[in-house]
Amino acid sequence: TPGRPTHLSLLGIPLELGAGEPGAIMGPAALRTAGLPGLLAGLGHHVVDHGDMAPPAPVAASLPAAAAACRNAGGIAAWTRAIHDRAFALAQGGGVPIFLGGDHSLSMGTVSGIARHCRAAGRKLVVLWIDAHADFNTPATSPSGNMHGMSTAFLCGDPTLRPLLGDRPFVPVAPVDIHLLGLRSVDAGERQALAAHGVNRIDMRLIDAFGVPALLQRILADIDGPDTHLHVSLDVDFLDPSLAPGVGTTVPGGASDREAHLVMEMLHDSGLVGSLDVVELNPFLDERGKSARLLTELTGSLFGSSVVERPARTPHLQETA
Ligand code: Z70
Ligand code: MN
Ligand code: MN
Ligand code: MN
Repeated sequence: TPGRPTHLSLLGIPLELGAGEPGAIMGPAALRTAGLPGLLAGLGHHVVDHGDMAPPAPVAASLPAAAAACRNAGGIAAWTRAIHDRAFALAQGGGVPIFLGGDHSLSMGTVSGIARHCRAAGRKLVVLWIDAHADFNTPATSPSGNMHGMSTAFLCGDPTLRPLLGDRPFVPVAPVDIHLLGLRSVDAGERQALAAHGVNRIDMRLIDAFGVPALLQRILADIDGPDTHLHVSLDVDFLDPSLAPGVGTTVPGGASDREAHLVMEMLHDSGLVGSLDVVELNPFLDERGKSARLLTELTGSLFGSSVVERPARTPHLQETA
C-alpha cells in the first residue's frame, strides 16, 4: 500500500433537505453497499465507521426572516449545528474524517466544524470544492431557495446565513482560500459575488485547455504543508452525467473518469488532505449503482489506491511540477 496508513473516521449524514428533490438521504447506505469501508481498510488504513447521524431535534429559536425564507431552513439549521459538533469533535480526535452525504448543505456543518478545529490547532484551512456548481448563492440571489446552493457563501460568512450555526463559534473561510474546481453552472448573482469576493475558480474550460495536472499542481504547490489542512468537498456532479447519473442536478460536460481519478491521486500524493465530504449521491436516480461505485473508487484513489506504487510525498518535501 502506497502512503502511510491513516486513521479514517467515516460518518454518514443522511440529509436531503437542502436539495431540490429527495433521494440523497440514501447516499451513505449506497456508499457502504458499494464497499467503501472495506476498500479503505484494504488499503491499510485504520477505519472506524461511526454510522449515520440521527436527525437532530428542531431548533428552538426561530431564524431571522431572510434565512427562514429558504426551503427547509429550520431543518437545515438543526442539521448544520449537529454536523458542526460532530465534525469538530472528530477532527479534534485526530485522524481524517470522511463525511458521506447527503446533499451539499451538509458542508456548512462539516467545513465550519473543521475550520473551528483548525483555529484551535493553529492551522490554516484551505478548501477544494470539486463541483459543477459554485454553491455561492445567498438567500437574496438564489433562484431556487435550495440551501445546497448556498454552502460556500455560508462558509465565507454571509450574514444572512450565519444564524444557521446558532451559538456555535463561527470561523469564516477566506474566499481566497476556497478553490472551486469543475465549474460549469453558475447563476448570475453568484457569478458577480464570486468575482467580487475573489474566490478561486477553475471551470471546465480551463480544465479542457490546460488539463488537471497543471491546474491542480498550481493550487497544491501554493499550500504550505505542515501548517495547512486541506478539506476536499466532492460533489458527484463534478463527474459527467454519463458516468455518474445518480445526482439530482446533472450538468453536461463534466469530468471524465480519468480526470477525476487523477485529481484524487494527485491529492493523495500531496499528503495534504485532512478531511473529505462525498456529497449529492442520489441512489434513487442511479443506474445499477454505477455512481456509488465510481465515487467509492475515487475515494479509494484519494486514500492511496493505485496500480503502481507511488509513495506519498511528505508535505515539506513537496515539489512543483
Ligand atoms: C443552483 C441553485 C446546486 C448542487 C445544485 C444549483 C445549486 N445554483 N448545488 N446542485 N450541489 O439552486 O442555487
Ligand atoms: Mn487536523
Ligand atoms: Mn454542490
Ligand atoms: Mn453541484
